[in-house]
Amino acid sequence: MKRVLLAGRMTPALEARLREAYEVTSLADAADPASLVAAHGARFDGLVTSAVYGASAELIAQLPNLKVISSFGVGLDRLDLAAAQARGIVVGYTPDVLNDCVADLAIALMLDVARRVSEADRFVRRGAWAVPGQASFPLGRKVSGAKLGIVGFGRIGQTIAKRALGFEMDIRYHTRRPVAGAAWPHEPSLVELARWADYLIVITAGGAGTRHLVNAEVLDALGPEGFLINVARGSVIDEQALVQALADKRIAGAGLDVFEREPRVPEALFALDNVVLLPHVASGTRETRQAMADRVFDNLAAFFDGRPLPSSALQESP
Ligand code: NAP
Ligand code: 8YV
Repeated sequence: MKRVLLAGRMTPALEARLREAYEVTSLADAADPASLVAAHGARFDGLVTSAVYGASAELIAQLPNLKVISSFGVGLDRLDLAAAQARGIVVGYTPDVLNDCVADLAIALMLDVARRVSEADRFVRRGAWAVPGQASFPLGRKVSGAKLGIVGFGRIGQTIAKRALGFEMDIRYHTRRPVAGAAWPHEPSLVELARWADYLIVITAGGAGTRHLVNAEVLDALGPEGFLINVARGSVIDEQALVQALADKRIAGAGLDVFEREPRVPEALFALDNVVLLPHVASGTRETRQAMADRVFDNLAAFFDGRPLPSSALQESP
């Protein structure tokens, strides 16, 4: 039986399925995960990890017989692809199956922060609506027909654009290279896209190549009437600059699913009503998490059966 190491907790159904097919050891069950890897790393043929747990070069080096990594998620910023590739280790991940839910949540965040949904909910719950003489709840901003800039126009960015069409939004996007055949204009300058947009949705890859792509200059270009939504990675935005811009009202508001030091969220944001804060849940529906779990299992099974992986990360890497 193949021996598989789990880098952390997976969904119970995925863990059960893996345990039926393989001899599974989970770092989540280990009293001292570092000692387990140091003492028994040579036992494992496969590693199951996630976009959050990743797989560092150090961990890969401690698993000398590793042949396959199967990751739960599409983001590869915490998985050292170069280290895996150098060893000839095959890497699977879960693109596409989560496009719908991540795009849905990006739109949900945009509507929430613009129409003050969470803020209005807090207003009702604290009884403020029923207070005699209370000023009426402040007006929100219109989303339908507004200008939407999408930063990153891959699988998920393009899925967001299709949804925004339903809101009759005027759409432009920014990437390093224009997308062939895209129906919307490419804006080569992120600062210019931000200056033009009413709403800026960030959905690039994470990692060193996009670190602090959205900086103070981009935020100032978005300006006091503009809203920022981030469903990519916290690292793509200079979080200190964002907190300052929100506190100073140099941008109108933000909807954030991801943060630079998750699960830590800057406390300064808790006091601001023009921000919606989510705990990295963009792919978090039962249907999508099941589809991701199935792809994790299928990638691993395909490798051990000698078949091509349904979703291989290395074929796509530059
Ligand atoms: P994808 O298809 O690979 O698209 C990535 C996009 O980012 C491409 O359009 C790429 O275009 C662009 N990009 C990369 N570097 C850039 C740069 N320096 N400047 C501007 N654009 C850049 O990936 P996807 O499937 O859409 O997923 C995107 C990301 O979403 C994932 O990597 C992950 O981090 C994040 N995500 C988050 C959640 C969540 O729960 N919040 C869930 C799923 C995914 P160019 O290469 O032409 O620049
Ligand atoms: C998940 C993600 O929340 O796919 C990604 O890159 O960030 C999310 O879908 C994550 O993979 C759960 O571990």
